[in-house]
Amino acid sequence: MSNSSDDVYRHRQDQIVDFVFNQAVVDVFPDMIRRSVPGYETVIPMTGLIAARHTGAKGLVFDLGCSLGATTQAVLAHNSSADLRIIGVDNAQAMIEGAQANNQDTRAQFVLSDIQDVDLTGANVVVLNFVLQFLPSHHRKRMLQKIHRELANDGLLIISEKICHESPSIHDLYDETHLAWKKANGYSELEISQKRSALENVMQVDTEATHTQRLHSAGFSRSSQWYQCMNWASFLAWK
Ligand code: GEK
Repeated sequence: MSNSSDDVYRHRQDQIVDFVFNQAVVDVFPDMIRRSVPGYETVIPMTGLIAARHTGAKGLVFDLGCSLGATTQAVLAHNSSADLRIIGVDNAQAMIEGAQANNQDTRAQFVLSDIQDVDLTGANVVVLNFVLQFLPSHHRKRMLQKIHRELANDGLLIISEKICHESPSIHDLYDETHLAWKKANGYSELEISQKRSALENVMQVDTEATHTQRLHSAGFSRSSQWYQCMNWASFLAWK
């Protein structure tokens, strides 16, 4: 796995283009996500543990939007069964190549595909760690309906996202604290603002209420928000 420090937005760019998960991002990805997503270092191991426990000895887990396979590795670390299968899916070729290079465990397999096109039939757990936010808003409910339909009867969905708050003052507090945290992690004002502009069109965030309502309208019987750190949250939803 790459240990390089994230310098993608360090220098002033004449024109900020929409963010893409290209080789330059992949090369610094572990550092980028650790310094950008509050709670990442809690959410990934915990979602791995939750998925591993829910799946049991013989099960099928999908890690959708797997990037370099951090969640997949967390699931594998918490479940030693030889009969466990995990399929990581990402539509960025450089991510899938990196995930394959990082992972020697034969229980995991990595597939280059849009997450909307993957057959999830019989999955015991589907994990969407920080990826639904990259789908166009009008595709999100359809994606959750597909997951609900194709999950096994006892299936569990784990979904982690950046969120926004209905109250403008609380939203501003969380947002400003997130930016201060990024600065404390070594990002400059320029890096923060250039990355923010690059993400503006490609990552649109929903409120906690939108997430919960959409999970229920997609068919999930119960849901619980198990984690929040400022404007980052993670939910469980049962079929
Ligand atoms: C982690 N879960 O480290 N189909 C497939 N992949 C997609 C799609 C799509 N439609 N849209 C985006 N991606 C990871 C972190 S990163 C989050 C997830 C972040 C992929 C994209 O290529 C990228 O690898 C990942 O989703 C989002 O636990 O960088 O903020």
